[in-house]
Amino acid sequence: MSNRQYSQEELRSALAGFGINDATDVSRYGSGHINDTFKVETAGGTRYILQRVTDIFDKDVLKENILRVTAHLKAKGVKTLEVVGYENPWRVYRFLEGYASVDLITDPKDAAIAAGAFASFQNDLADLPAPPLKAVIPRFHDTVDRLRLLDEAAAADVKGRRASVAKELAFIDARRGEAAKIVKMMAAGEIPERITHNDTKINNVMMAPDGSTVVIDLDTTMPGSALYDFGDMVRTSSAAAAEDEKDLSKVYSKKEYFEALVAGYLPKAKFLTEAERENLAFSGRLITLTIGIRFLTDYLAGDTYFHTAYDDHNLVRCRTQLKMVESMEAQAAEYEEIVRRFGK
Ligand code: ADP
Ligand code: GN1
Ligand code: MG
Repeated sequence: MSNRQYSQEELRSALAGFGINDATDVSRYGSGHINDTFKVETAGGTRYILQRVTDIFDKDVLKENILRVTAHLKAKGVKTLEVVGYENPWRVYRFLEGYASVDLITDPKDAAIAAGAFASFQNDLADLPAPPLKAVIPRFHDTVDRLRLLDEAAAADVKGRRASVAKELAFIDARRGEAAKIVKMMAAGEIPERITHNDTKINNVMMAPDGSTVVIDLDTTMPGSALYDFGDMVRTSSAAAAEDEKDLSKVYSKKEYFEALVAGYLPKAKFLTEAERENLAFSGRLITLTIGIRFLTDYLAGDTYFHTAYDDHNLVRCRTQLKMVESMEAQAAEYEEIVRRFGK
């Protein structure tokens, strides 16, 4: 989906709904693929993030989840998104001053910090009072279901793009067997369901120079597996190049970054069971394959889900994901060994 255009009038009227009438500048912000995000500068000096929530979410469920999660974290004294106002489809957060997010990390220390932040996030939500959070997107990380959606998009081939992605489809086909592993283990009760973030990409954690962090983009916080959260950290925080790098020779998973993730995560993720620990290295490959499947599905379906900046953007992203899978497969034995070493 290309970015929807907004007039200043529309944005300012949304802000006025929250009593913010002194905006001096409202402009597009960040590189999230889902919501429409704006940074707001005001005459009073207070800055905000204005977001229009995308139609892919059940917006009422989303609002309820966000308000519950942020209130719970705040009550515990954990720094989180501060909700200034929330009236679907708009919401306003206080701008997190002094923190920054990046799309790609260049220092393994940041991988360790991010992993620690997401482990703490899981700890902090483990005692969220009942009822459980509702699934804002059902079967979000269910790779088997994602394959079904890919098959449907390939069969429909609405844009006539299928012939041009035969190689990518074959790569995915060859890995159908392992796609069901975590889903099956969860269904069998061998891997526990927890409240997880479900979108732990590196630009969803804000960091300050002193190493403090705030986990943001809480939209997909819902029941899931800790493995999905760790896996998506591997996908984004061990990547040597951007998610949309066109030169695939630059795209691979960096072992020392994977090691930093494990080192940052395990000491804080004491809740992990043996079965979860055993699948940490695999989870990186699985989630990366899953996101590759989703980018390809969206490409075949005509780019209706993720924000895209040009025609083949989703295909470029799919290719980087598949290259990352290949790189993680090549290092699988070393990655397993790293988890064993730090797990002791
Ligand atoms: P999306 O769901 O589209 O990914 P996000 O909620 O992740 O949207 O926001 C997109 C980007 O905007 C983030 O990666 C971050 O850089 C920035 N951002 C979001 N919330 C805040 C905030 N409260 N303060 C500062 N920057 C923010
Ligand atoms: C989306 O919203 P953002 O950009 O943080 C997506 C994730 C994908 C990611 C791929 C709700 O995350 O699931 O892993 O893009 N979020 C949703 O970069 O679908
Ligand atoms: Mg985001």
